[in-house]
Amino acid sequence: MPDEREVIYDPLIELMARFENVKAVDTSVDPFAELSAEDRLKKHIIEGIKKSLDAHLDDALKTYEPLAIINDILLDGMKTVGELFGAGKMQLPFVLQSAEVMKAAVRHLEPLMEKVEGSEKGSILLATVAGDVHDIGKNLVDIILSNNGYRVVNIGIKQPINNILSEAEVNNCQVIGLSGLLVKSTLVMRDNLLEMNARNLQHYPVILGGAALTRGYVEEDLRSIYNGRVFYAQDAFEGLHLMGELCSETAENPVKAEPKAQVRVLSHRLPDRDPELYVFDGTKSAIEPAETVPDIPFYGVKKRTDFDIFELYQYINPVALFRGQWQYKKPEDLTNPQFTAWLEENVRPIFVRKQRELANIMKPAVKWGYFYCQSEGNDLIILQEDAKSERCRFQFPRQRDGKRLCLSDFFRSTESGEVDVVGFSIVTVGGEVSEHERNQFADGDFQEYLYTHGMGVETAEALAEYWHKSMRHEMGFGHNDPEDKRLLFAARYQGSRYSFGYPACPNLEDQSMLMELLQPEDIGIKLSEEFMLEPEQSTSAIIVHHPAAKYFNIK
Ligand code: B1M
Repeated sequence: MPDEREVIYDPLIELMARFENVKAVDTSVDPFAELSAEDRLKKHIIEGIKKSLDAHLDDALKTYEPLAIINDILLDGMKTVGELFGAGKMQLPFVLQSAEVMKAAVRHLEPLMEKVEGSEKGSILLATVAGDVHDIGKNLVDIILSNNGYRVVNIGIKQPINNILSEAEVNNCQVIGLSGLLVKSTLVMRDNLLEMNARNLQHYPVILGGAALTRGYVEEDLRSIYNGRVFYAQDAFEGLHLMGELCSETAENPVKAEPKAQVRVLSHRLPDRDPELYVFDGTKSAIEPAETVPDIPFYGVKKRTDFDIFELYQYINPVALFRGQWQYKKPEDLTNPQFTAWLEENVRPIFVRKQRELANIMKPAVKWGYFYCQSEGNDLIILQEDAKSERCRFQFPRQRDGKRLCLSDFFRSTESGEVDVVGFSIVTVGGEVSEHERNQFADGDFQEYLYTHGMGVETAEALAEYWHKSMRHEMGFGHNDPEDKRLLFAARYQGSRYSFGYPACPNLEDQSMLMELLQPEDIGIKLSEEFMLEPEQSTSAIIVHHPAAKYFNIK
């Protein structure tokens, strides 16, 4: 009897079956050919296609007024984009691509419109509050709102309330939108609202957003002090939704400032600096002194600027870049491994392209140093080169409960009579990358803007990580580092790199002492009045060698 498989199996049929559902892409076929003028324009917006846009707009102009094309066709496409994003079916970079097409279309139509003013759905004054340099969050809100039909007056970062209010008035804005990422910004926002009360300007609804805010803080604390209405927006799309409600409200049907029904307020306490946490009451954590203190590699500071940028790129954490900065989210219908494979196939090539594009724009530079030190209660005393006299002193907070951890516990104490060693580092990728991203934003290259910003942020982080590794080698224990980069990104090495302003050492003002120690002006880094580093893509740290030193929160 013949083997049945031999009869049934035909390689050609097998191959055809496998490709049954795969249609060959015929580039000679115009994907817009079968569509109506309206659907063509919607396809441009939803799929972010710029090619042939002008021709299709000109076609539509034969039937519609320019304003009708914007309001009835293009904005309808943007609405679909928002819905797809909300349903997890569209990634942020593609939303930005759609916004780019929207902007290009409006640019094409604007000269043909008699009256642009008044055609908007509503208007908002947008600013990052005084003392805060963070731009990207606010700018994403700007992109989403302005390409969904709102007039956005974006007055930039570090804006005092006087400017905010006068610009809102001059530009006749209906809503005020404030952004800020620093803990201090949440207090500035509070002061701004009080100032608006004092000036009787509570007719402005206010939308607040930014990482340091919580919904509870805005919807409880801030609502209780502002005489007008204040709302929290977790992201740009919640901002869009709020604008939609606020700008279409009527006297009979006003938008009420009520807590979101389904939101359980977990904490509305500000992670503010509590002076009590800095007072040593004699009780320390149970951290044992490190077995050995590394020999000091050198006393004082050094700098380095000759980096191979492609080597630094190897230290970029792809998860932080792809998922954190570029905001690629796992769709519900993909498993984790499938999503990882999708990222490798679709997003990794963008990463490779951006590495080349930015290679000469990034200007990596590091200043670092080692100092003798001793702890005393909650304090860390930095000693002079004689290893005896005090040079300066950091005061760290101690956990109120639990393990009662405090950064100073990782160092030899004055009582021990022994001297310890501490490192400091400050790194930057320079100001040119921020300049480059600002130009992309101004030119309406929104997707590239997001990609460039993410690269700048993560290259700064990568340099800090790379340099921490180099310092572990200098201190003599770098050979214990894991080979696998993923373990490196998870900080599975000896010691820790703590940045001032982060939870274990939240006092941003300590940046001044670090600047005095490292003197990074010769690599172009300055400290602003608000203790922020300039250029923006810079980061500093205290380097602790103790094997038990891991991240912790002060509560
Ligand atoms: Co740093 N950093 N950082 N940092 N960093 C924060 C801001 C921090 C909160 C982290 C933390 O403690 N958990 C903390 C500040 C805390 C504080 O105030 N004390 C902090 C610190 C301390 C620092 C340094 C001081 C550390 C140091 O070096 N000693 C240093 C300062 C740098 C400087 O001075 N130039 C520093 C450095 C850095 C990097 C360079 C490594 C890097 C880039 C910084 C940069 O962006 N220029 C970085 C990063 C990446 C962060 C975090 C992790 C992420 C920020 C980010 O890129 N978000 C951040 C912690 C966090 O946010 N979870 C942190 C993505 C961005 C798109 O989101 O702006 O929030 P966001 O906007 C979102 C929403 O919030 C919302 O919509 C946007 C889009 O969805 N939204 C609005 C925002 N505004 C809105 C307004 C609206 C509506 C919605 O309506 C009006």
